[in-house]
Amino acid sequence: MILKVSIVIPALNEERGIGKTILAINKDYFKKHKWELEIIIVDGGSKDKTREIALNKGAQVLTETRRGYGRAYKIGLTHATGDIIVTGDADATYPFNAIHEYIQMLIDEHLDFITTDRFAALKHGSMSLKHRFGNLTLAWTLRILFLVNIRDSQSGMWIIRRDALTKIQSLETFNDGMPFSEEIKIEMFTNRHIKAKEIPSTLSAREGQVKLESFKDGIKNLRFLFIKRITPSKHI
Ligand SMILES: Nc1nc2c(ncn2[C@@H]2O[C@H](COP(=O)(O)OP(=O)(O)OP(=O)(O)O)[C@@H](O)[C@H]2O)c(=O)[nH]1
Ligand SMILES: [Mg+2]
Repeated sequence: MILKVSIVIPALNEERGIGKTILAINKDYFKKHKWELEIIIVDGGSKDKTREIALNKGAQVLTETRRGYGRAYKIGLTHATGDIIVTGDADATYPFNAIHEYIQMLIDEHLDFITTDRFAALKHGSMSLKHRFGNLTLAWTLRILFLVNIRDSQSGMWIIRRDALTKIQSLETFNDGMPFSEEIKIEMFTNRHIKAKEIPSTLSAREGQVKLESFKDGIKNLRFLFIKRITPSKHI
């Protein structure tokens, strides 16, 4: 049976990073291993050349003009048809050049979910001290509240066996904003039917303008963790 891989990337005005992000994928490895590749960009109504560049590089472009990182993922993950889904930002920060290795690891180790630890090798200029502190606080809070042992609660690169999405709460019930990232990790790591792992990865400096509002999003993410902790599980 041929393996199909879907790449899902949310993008909002990322004309400087989107091309580089897509081109980093090692297509030769995919071909050699007969992995079918589907690239889905979820565009938030970009006003720049993001869409054109993505289409030009062979991606499908979906549109979700309602704001939100989580919203974009809900659409993208629902549309993905691959057996395995890989996610990441459109700003050329995540190592899309290494995803074939991560996919291979998911297969070889019979995992259902991998999240990547950006702190294992932060490249120069990729994360300010302020962001590092914020990330550290969020990761500690998540570890304490949910007893999940991960170092990087905000990493946006995940490798997901699509089947695992049917074992967690339904996608519609997920947070629409930046907390989507910590929520998917909590869902995957606290589910005893899912084999999840965090692996060392890297982060490069961003291309294009930042969308994250550090302080506001940091507080929202922190608040989200406490609320989720006391809310009854939405798992059906
Ligand atoms: N479709 C869509 N994409 C979004 C939205 N907000 C952010 N994104 C994309 O989601 C990804 C994550 O946003 P970033 O701004 O990179 O957030 P971050 O990685 O926490 O911050 P950086 O350190 O600046 O990279 C990027 O590819 C954005 O273009 C949105 O409202 N809609
Ligand atoms: Mg980013």
